Amino acid sequence: MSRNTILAAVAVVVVLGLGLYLFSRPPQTQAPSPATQTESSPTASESSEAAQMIDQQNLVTISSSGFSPKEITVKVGTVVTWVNEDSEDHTVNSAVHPTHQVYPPLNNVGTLKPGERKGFMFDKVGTYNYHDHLNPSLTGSVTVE
Ligand SMILES: [Cu+2]
Repeated sequence: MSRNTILAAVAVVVVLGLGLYLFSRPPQTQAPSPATQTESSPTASESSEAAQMIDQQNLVTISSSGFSPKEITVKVGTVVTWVNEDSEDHTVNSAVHPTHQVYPPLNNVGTLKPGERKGFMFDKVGTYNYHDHLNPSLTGSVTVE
């Protein structure tokens, strides 16, 4: 009888132990919680890439002889940057002088002092004529495609 008792006790201990083991285990088959979507801000490499594009492709210089290049074609969403390389003020204003109402947002570029540069993002397809309001014979255009 004592042998049976011992076997029974061992069986109870094993069952209890196994039960405890199974219940105490963390649920490992549970699906991973949904990955949190982290909105990453523009990275440094993207910014420097953008700066590079401005420098290489979408820069219009202004001198006493006018805008160069006089006509520029860019993709939608591109920032065109004007830089005043003259010793006098120039402006970028929408056609038509003197009311500038063809594309008023372009008037936000406005006056550029000597050495100053300003960018404007073109987000709609079209051809945008502009001029230097201080020297209205100096004209240029941006074609957005
Ligand atoms: Cu004007």
